[in-house]
Amino acid sequence: MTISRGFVGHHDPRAVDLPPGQHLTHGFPVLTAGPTQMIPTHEWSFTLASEDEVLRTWTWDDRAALPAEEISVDIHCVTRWTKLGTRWRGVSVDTLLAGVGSGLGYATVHSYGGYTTNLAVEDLTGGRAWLVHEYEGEPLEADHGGPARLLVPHLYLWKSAKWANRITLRRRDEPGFWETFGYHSHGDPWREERHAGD
Ligand SMILES: Nc1nc2c(c(=O)[nH]1)N[C@H]1C(S)=C(S)[C@@H](COP(=O)(O)O)O[C@H]1N2
Ligand SMILES: [Mo]
Repeated sequence: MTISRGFVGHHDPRAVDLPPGQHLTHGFPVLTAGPTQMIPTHEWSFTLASEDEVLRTWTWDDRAALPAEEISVDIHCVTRWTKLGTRWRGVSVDTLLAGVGSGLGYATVHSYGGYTTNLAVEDLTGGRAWLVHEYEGEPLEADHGGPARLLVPHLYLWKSAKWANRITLRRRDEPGFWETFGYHSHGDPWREERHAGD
């Protein structure tokens, strides 16, 4: 008996539901503007601040004491690759922000090396963003943002700051590194928000 390809659509990679304009990759490209940051965990820290004051700071050990979650998600780069089913472990940004009722609607995420990206707090909360330190069961490699990076898989991957070390909460949306060069301030891959005005 012959089974037509048409009846096994869910086994057919062409049938995968990709955001518009994206194609599948099975590798894991490294995309960094500037050099890879090499941050030993004993020198690492992560700060939550408003524009006026530092609210909290975690050392690596403080971070390790926070509850961590397994995250299995598809990731989408604005350079048009999508990688399915990536597995990470990290601390929800909800946990980092817990009890900080600042009412501030926007955030800049900062990285070692000076990279920044802007997000609405709404996109960082509700179980949609994490500070991740493991990829596929291993410590996150420096090339991919280790020892810890932001992961915001529902937005294009430039929002997932590698070597993240600070979230600054703000009243207004301020463009980050790529957003200053014309990338979209929101970056939803399903709406193809690649460039400002898309
Ligand atoms: N600190 C930092 N984070 C960054 C970048 C960067 O240049 N510096 N590039 C961004 C972009 S454009 C992409 S597509 C992803 C790439 O992540 P990867 O190298 O793990 O694939 O990281 C994002 N985070
Ligand atoms: Mo990117």
